[in-house]
Amino acid sequence: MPNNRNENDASLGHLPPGQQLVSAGKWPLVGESPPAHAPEPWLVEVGGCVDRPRHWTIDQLRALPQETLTVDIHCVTRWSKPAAQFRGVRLERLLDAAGARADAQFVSFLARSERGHSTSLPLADALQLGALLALDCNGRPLPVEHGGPIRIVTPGRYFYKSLKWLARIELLAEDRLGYWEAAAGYHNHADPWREERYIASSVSRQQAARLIASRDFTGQDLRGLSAAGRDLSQLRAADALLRDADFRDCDLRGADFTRANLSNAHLGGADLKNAALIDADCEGANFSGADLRRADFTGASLLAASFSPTAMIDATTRIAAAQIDTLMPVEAAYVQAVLCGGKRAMRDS
Ligand SMILES: Nc1nc2c(c(=O)[nH]1)N[C@H]1C(S)=C(S)[C@@H](COP(=O)(O)O)O[C@H]1N2
Ligand SMILES: [Mo]
Repeated sequence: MPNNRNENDASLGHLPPGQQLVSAGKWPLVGESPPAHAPEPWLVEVGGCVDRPRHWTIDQLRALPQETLTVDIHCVTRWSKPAAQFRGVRLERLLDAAGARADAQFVSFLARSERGHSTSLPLADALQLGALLALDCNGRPLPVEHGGPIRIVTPGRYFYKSLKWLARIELLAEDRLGYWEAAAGYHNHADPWREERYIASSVSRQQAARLIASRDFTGQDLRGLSAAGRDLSQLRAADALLRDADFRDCDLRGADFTRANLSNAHLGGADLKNAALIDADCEGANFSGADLRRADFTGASLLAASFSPTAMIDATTRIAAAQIDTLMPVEAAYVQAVLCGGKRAMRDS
């Protein structure tokens, strides 16, 4: 069953589809920066559809019974970190204290952060999954960059349902989409076992056909675009939003993706010779079987991008050692091997 931890435990070798394990001890940082000013004391409020709106300080939360939760972290951009141990207070405990009313159907978590980040879940799901207000991770206070002093941990959902820097819990009669869900089209249900990463593309077939013919995507929002197999050589796509777009087997020779968002884009088998991916967001993108000779990845984010088993990479591919370090272990090994192999072949000839 999808939510049965014992069957789906990544540390036992089971990973949700399309996920890759980080190397032991690594924990990537994702999302916005920590709040510039942490109030003293830090308060967590509970309000909305409750009988007794309340707040707790961190010390008061630490004085409540604590529970430990071992979770496999699955980020939507395809990295997974197995068996992180979080400790803190069950959401259910605070909602019982505040008296959730019968009209409470959704729970919205709000962050103390610059953009007022939030995420939400059906209340029944949050309780059934055992959502936790985490204060510690692996025996230490939660580091601020990972949401300290307090974050939500929602097991069984992509990690964007685990809000950092928790300021307020609000019970709602109607759902209110969170930041990533509203602004970036992240799937609102977010079950990694069902690969609920994104909602369907907002681009109509006609729009897509027109743009593909023009070969100019500059600055456009084309999330989830279907362009597999198209001739898009010399495409202009600087600053375009191409998250989850399908460019499989495309001719993308000389394409300009400078600063484009290509996270989770499908570029398998694409011809990207001479393409510019400078400062592009390629997190979770798939380049398997792509021709990347003379492609330029300078400044691009490659966290959890994949290249194996057949991407064509050689000494003309501009990719830095520090970028290879951010790949998952199997992928880093592949890129290193083809780069070394290529150099040896060049020396031998
Ligand atoms: N306040 C806040 N919480 C957030 C985010 C964010 O940008 N702001 N990003 C989410 C996403 S997409 C992920 S994958 C996780 C990342 O947590 P980490 O940086 O501790 O790995 O935090 C989630 N919670
Ligand atoms: Mo994420």
